[in-house]
Order: sequence, then C-alpha cells, then structure tokens
Amino acid sequence: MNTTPFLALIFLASTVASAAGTLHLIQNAPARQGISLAGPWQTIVDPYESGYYDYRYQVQKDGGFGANKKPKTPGELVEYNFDTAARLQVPGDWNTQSPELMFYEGTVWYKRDFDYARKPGHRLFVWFGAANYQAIVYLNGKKIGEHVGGFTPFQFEVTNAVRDKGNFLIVKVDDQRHMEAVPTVMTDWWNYGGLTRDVRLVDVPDTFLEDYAIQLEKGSQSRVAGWVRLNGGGARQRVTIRIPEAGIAQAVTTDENGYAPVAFDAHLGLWSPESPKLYDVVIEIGADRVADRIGFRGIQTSGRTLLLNGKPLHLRGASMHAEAPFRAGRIFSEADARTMLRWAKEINCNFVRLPHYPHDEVMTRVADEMGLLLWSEIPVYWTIQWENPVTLAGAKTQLTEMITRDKNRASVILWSVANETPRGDARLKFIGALAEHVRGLDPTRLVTAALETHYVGDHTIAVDDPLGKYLDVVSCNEYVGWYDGTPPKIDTIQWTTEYEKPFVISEFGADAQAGRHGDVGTVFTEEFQADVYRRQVAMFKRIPFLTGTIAWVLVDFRSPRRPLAGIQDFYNRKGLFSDRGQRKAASYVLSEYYQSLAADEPRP
Ligand code: GCB
Repeated sequence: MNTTPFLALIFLASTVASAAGTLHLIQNAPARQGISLAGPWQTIVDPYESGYYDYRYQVQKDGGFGANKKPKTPGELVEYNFDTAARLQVPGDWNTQSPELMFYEGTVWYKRDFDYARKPGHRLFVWFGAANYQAIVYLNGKKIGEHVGGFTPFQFEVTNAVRDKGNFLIVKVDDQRHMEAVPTVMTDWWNYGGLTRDVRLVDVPDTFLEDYAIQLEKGSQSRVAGWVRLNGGGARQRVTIRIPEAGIAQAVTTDENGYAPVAFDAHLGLWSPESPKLYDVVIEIGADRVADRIGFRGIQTSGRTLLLNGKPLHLRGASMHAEAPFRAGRIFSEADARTMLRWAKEINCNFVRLPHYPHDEVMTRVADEMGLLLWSEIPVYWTIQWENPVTLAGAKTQLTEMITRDKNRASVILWSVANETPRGDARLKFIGALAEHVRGLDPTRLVTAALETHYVGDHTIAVDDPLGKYLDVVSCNEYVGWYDGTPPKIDTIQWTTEYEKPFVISEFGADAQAGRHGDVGTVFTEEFQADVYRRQVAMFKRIPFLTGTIAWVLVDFRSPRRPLAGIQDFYNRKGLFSDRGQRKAASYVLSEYYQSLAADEPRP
C-alpha cells in the first residue's frame, strides 16, 4: 500500500470540492441526451502501477499509459498496447469477469474509443456512475481529472477536448485499500474494483439545468419546496417546473448565479409504500428540458414515533449489499435491482437498508417505483481515522455526492453517517460533524447511524451511545444469539433507551447455508438461523419503544473475511435468501412477523 500520493490526491479532491462550495454534478444524468459508453473496454492490469510511476517511483512525466503511446517505428520500444489487451465489460467490476482478478486489488487501466459529433452551442461531459476507488481520467492523451470515493458519481467537462472522430478515453482505476480512506482497510464486503457503474457522455446546451431539488416542504403535505440551478453563461433565466398530471406550471427566474428557489402549493397524491405514486415532473429552460419522476411524501419524528405523511410508521426492513442476485458482482442493472427489491417485498418488507455505501442510482429509482422506503449510507465503517482531517473531508465529500444524487427520491428517508463505530471523543466529533453536514445539505430527511450494543448488567442492553444526541433516529446493530451468546440468551434480554427518539434495530441475524439442515443447536444450519429469528421476533415484541427492525441480511453476499470452506466459501451466509435466490427457513419466520405488523398498520 502506498499512502503519500494517495493522501495528496484525496486532499486535492476535497479542497476542490470545498473551494467550489457547490458540487457541480448533473442531476439525473442517465436521462439526459448523450450516449452510454457501456460495453467492452480495453484493459491493462497494472499491479505495480508501472503505467503511472517510473522505476524511481516518480509520476511518469509523459502521462504513462494515459498517453496511449504507439511506436512510430518498428524499433521503438513501447511496453504496453491497449489494442491487443484483454477486454472487460463496463459497467462491471473486474473481479467477477476473470478468475485471475477475483482477489485482485490494485490498478486496472481502461480504454474506450468513441466518436462524437458535438453540436454547436452544446457542451459535453463525461459522467461516471462510480469507479471504485480512485479514478484518474485522460481524454485523448491529456489528464482531465481525478476522483476519490468508490460509490458516487462524478463528471468532467470535455467540451473543448473532444473531437468528432477518434477520441480515446482512458481511466486508471485503483481499488487499493488505505488506512485513511473511507472505507478503511477492514470491511465485511468484497472490494469490487473497476468502472462498476455506467459511463456516459452527457450532451447539454451551453446553459443547462444542472441540478434541482423538488420535494415537499418539511412538515407540509401540500407545499412543494426546493430549487433549481443552471450551469452556463446566460444566468438570469426563466425556468418552468411542470407537473402535468396535477395541472401545475410554475415559473421562477434564476439569479446571477443561475439559482432560483422554488415553492408552490400543490395538492398531490402522497407517496407511500402502499401507494408509491410518482409524478412526471418536467423542468424547462430555453433549450434544455429534463424529465424526472418524483414522489412526494413527508418524513418526521414525534418523540419515539416515526411519521410518514403524518402517520405512525413501523419499519419492516432488511439490508442488502449491492451485489447481484444469481451471478456474483456489483449490481448495475434495473433487472437486478427489481429482483432484489421483489425479494424484500416477498417477505413483507416496507423498508430496505442499503448498507454500507451508496448503491447504484437505479436501486433508489426502482425503490421509488416499487414502494420501498430506504436507508442510504456512506462507508464510515468500523474503524476510520477519526483524527485525520483528510478522512473527514473524504467522508463529507461522499455524503455530498450521495445526497446531491438522491435528494429527489421519495424512497430515501434516512441518511446514515456511520456503522458500528467504537465510542470515543474523536469519533463523536467526526460523526457529529457528518450529521451537521447532512442537515446542511438536506433538512427534509432524517439522520441516523448504526450503533453497537452496550450492556448494563448481564441482560440489559442500554441504548445510550452519546452519538445518539446527534441523530434523529437511533439505530443499533445486535447479534444476540450469534456473536453474542447462544440463541437462548435472546430470551433473557431487556432493552432500555435514554433517547426520546425513534429506535430501530438496524441489524440482527445468523449465518445459514441454504439447504444445510440439522438440529437447532448446529450453527450454519437453516434450523439454527430460524431459531435465532424466532427468538429475536419474540424479543422485538417485548421492546415497547421499537420503531423498526432490519434483518441482516436479505441475500448472501461475498466477503473476504468468510473463508470457511464448504460452508462460507467467501460468502457471508446471513442471507434470508441464498445468492441463488433459495429462500431459507428463517425468511418465513420474518415474513410472518412482518405480515402481522402490516396487518396492524393504520391504512393510508
Ligand atoms: C455487522 C456489520 C456488517 C457485517 C455483519 C456480520 O455488524 O455491520 O457489515 O456483515 O455484522 O455479518 O458480521
């Protein structure tokens, strides 16, 4: 692991973001004009980064592999050639595309040729859904930018760098883990590397609608509030926001910075899991027009109660990694998102936690459509460098990028700023700052973090982590019956809380290999897992202040920390479904519990 250049790079990325103040990210990029660069890319695996550093470990002055050098004479030595190199599909992680790359962590260079006839009066951006973890991007041999953070979108303007024919885009993607990064070196999920999400050329008019927030005003069910922001020369402009189905057409005029607040009364059908109503929303300025589908709902707390559209809400949840069902690898397709969310619905969930990093935008959009509430998170996971300002800046940048992208999704109700972090002053300051940061970016949603259990006495778990003060919803992961004692222990547990806030059990569970049977006392069997679930459900019923539960986890997922041969085989087996979609016995226990909760719910 090399740290110095990496540190310099994240520092650069974070200062750029904060100096600019505003994150310039094209909202709803997949819906804009342009083309997808999905498909096979030429790739060079570069474990020693010799395409970036010379033999003295200095950054290569000629751009290294980013220059795509070709020998001009038969005698000229060039030791790489994209044209003869192996192909990898984009979007897609590299690990699951080639057996040699399954455990690989390091640099892979990607190259893609394209033609694009840019229209006069138009600008062109290259947009990446995500590249894990660090990307350095070159167009036609020149570096155009870099990005750090494996799960959020980024873009670079290429208006003046692109030519009608014969462009080559090269990306150095590096997924090495680093102590100071977010996440840090230790995680319980696969470190899938590569251009894991779509890459697009986004074609917009000179002055275009860069970003917008259109949601219900906090606390209101009939007033829409938000803003629009233009990018480009002709600042003061008239922008029209239409919701044709509701007969709404509102015009606003942008200020000299291209910004205009939006606020109007609207009697809209409210979005909820039972009725996931989405409206076509069309925003127009001069030559630009962006269409979105947006749901309108309110989320609030009152004491220990969560309120969705003013009505008490109990979260019937499961977590899922962004890992594709049936085949391994990162999710990037709508079909995969639908399969996963359908499984969540099959066990009567109304809520899905998307741990431990921002998932693909397609997941939040499909959840909007299917009516599943969401928890979205950044990878402040386990042990981050709490005292390192670069680490804090990196975490804030990831929050900014996630919230910028998903702020119009009705499904997202909770932003999570951390998972299972050890108590301490530096951590409190760090995560407290993240909570503040979220509120500055999005005052309409709620802030949470998954905390660890803390016992007072042998059988009482106290929800008293000081971090709770910074949160709107206090959540806690617990593995009583698995990492914490044997299943009968669950029957002895009491819970107390010092917080007058909604309380959610954000993880519980046990491993089981699908099809492995035995008695309830044998770990890794479906019977053991189902027994843990039965006892957990009984315990939940004894917690009067419980606002929701989130099973860990919906589907088995890959983890390098799970080597047990014949059972785990590098999978975390806590899924209620196997990675092949087989339902395990515990899924029926949970499904029945969730069904009974749903039956007791007030009808919308
Ligand atoms: C946890 C973590 C989650 C792990 C899970 C487990 O507490 O939050 O990322 O995968 O436990 O299975 O151990």
